[in-house]
Amino acid sequence: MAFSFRGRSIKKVGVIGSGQIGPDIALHFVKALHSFDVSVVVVDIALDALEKGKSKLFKKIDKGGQTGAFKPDEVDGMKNHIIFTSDYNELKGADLVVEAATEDLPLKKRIFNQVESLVSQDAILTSNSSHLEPERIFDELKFKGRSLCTHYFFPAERNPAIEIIPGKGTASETTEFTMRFYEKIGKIPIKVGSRYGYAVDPVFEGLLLACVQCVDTGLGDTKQVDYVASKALGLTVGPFTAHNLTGGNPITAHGLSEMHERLNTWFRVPDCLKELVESKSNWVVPGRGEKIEVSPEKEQQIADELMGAYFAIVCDMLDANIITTSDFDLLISVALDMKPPFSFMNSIGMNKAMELVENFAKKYPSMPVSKKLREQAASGKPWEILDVLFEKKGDIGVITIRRPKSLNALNSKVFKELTNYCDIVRNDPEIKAVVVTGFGAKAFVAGADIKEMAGLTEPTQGERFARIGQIASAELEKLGKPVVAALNGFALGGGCELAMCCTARVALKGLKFFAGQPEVNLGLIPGMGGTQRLPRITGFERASEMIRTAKPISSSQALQFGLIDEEVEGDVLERAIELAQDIVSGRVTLKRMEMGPVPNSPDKLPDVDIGHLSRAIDALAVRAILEGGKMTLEDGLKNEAHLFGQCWTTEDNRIGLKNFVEKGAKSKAEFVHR
Ligand code: DAK
Repeated sequence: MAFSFRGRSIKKVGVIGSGQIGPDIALHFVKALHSFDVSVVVVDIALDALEKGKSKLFKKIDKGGQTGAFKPDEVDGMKNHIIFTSDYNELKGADLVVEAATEDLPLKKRIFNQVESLVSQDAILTSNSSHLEPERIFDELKFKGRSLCTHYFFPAERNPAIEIIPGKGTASETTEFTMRFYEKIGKIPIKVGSRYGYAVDPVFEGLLLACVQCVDTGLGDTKQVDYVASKALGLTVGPFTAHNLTGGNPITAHGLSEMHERLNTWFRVPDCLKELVESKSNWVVPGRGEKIEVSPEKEQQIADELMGAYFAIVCDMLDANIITTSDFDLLISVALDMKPPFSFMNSIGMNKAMELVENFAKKYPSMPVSKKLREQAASGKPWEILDVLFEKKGDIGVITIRRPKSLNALNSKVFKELTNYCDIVRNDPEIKAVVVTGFGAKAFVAGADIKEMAGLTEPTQGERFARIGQIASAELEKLGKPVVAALNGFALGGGCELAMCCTARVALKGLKFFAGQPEVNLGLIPGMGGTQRLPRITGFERASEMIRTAKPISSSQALQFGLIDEEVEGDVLERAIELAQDIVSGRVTLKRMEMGPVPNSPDKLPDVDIGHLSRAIDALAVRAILEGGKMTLEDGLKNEAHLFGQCWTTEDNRIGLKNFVEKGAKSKAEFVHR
């Protein structure tokens, strides 16, 4: 067996370097790929590093086994699919090789020179360099098109962020495959243009420098600055503590000195950092739970200076055109778990952000003030940060809902962005059809955003949310161009409803937990057409069971019930694009949904066991289904909207939503049936 995806087959993955990060990278691969019988080979010429790396990786697997994160057969499966070796020949036959050796350019070049002689000419070669541009690393390769940088973040097996940096010589197929492949195996790949340090490290290392400058100019000592930095920037630990935790990584000093040459002259290696690296000592930082005293005035000065530095650094990257605001926000919030910069600027106001950057640049004139920041501030508008992405693939528009932290749940912002894209598509004659998909390996869309809904206390707010959602779904359904849903993972609640507004639906094959209408778990009934379209697609009996019991169905059941048109092996997005093209060309025609009253719609639904679920909410769901069957789809949707609003008059509605927010999705609400 092998992992087959987008025309490539991966049977063996090589990881070079068994130091700090190599074993963690290997662990991620073996976790994601062992069940496809893919073997992972870790190569290092240092035997002690191999020994240490292996023991660290096996300990992590065993720990996962003990905590229940991995089942016993997974523990064995992972261990049986990984080898640690000093023999480079073991890389023969590898389809993907990730180099994670020391940050040393000549060494990396030597490694790739050797690797290229061992693997086939289309095997993908990547470097987990944290700074070096792919053009410099791979310039001596015979086949450069298959090479690029893939920069992981600590801890590499768990931190989903990964920067993907194609070089000038990288083939677009390599970049596209690598992006989709990492997404498929659970990462959040973000494409970054080739520039020294990529997007994240100038932030990480630059903020350490900014903290040193605060200390040097007498704003506080290292403890105080570290404490204020973590508070002001929303970091788990401050930059000094983070640097200590990396063992005083000497790459930081090297990186800062290179950034001085390659980015701008504000970056530099402060003397105290050089001394610290040479003496292998640590920064003096707050102890765990230690209370740090800083006067409010000093705290404000430090915070302002660090925000100024942060915003200046990220905006400079916009000027360099290496990343977008939306990608950068997501990348920083996932990779470094800190306040995402552009949302942060929006929250304090663009004028304030501009003032902080200008003050910083006055104090440190070598820091440029970004042109894009000036333009944005002058426009009086906040930065645009999108949760829905749009891309043209030939004559097909691809819409991707990307909210990985909420499993792509639909909030008002997503609804508005979807509506905007519908406008764009309608007015662009080049676009003949659309594909809608969700980002990531797990979810198409896990429903409407329950956290947002739970915060709606006023009926007017509820109405506004409902209206925005209805507009988006109606726009999609009435777009006038075919829309194919590429269901890459579960489609729940509003997710299933959104998919049903599409002309066709294809889903990944073999999803056991796939589609459903779980709203009744929350003291709600479906509100975006579930009670109307599901019966029209699957029949009343199946639809009412799904809606009234909240039980999800598998992708194979969905195919059997007619909820999807196809189960797809491999890349569901690629297949959806093909299907959209086939619909446009007339090679495929699809059955249309009944828009009028449903012939022979029932007067009564079969009995189902609703267990602990609310009888008050069930009664509303039953009414929506039965009454809707006798109406046109349009009237049925209006009736559903009315009954959806009625949920807010019940006690069970508050109980259900509160239960999700406070206790999570797995906890059963204690309904009172009123
Ligand atoms: N909303 C907000 N956050 C969600 C979410 C949702 N629907 N689903 C998942 N999340 C969040 C989780 O809270 C969690 O966040 P953190 O705790 O990490 O902050 C994160 O995503 C990961 O979720 P889990 O930890 O739960 O992940 P698991 O793999 O363990 O479980 C799950 C995945 C999808 C089975 C589970 O999260 C789940 O059951 N989620 C709820 C699914 C659900 O009930 N969906 C239906 C929502 S109601 C309307 C328009 C639309 C609607 C109504 C009206 N108008 C236009 C009127 C639609 C209503 C709905 O969809």
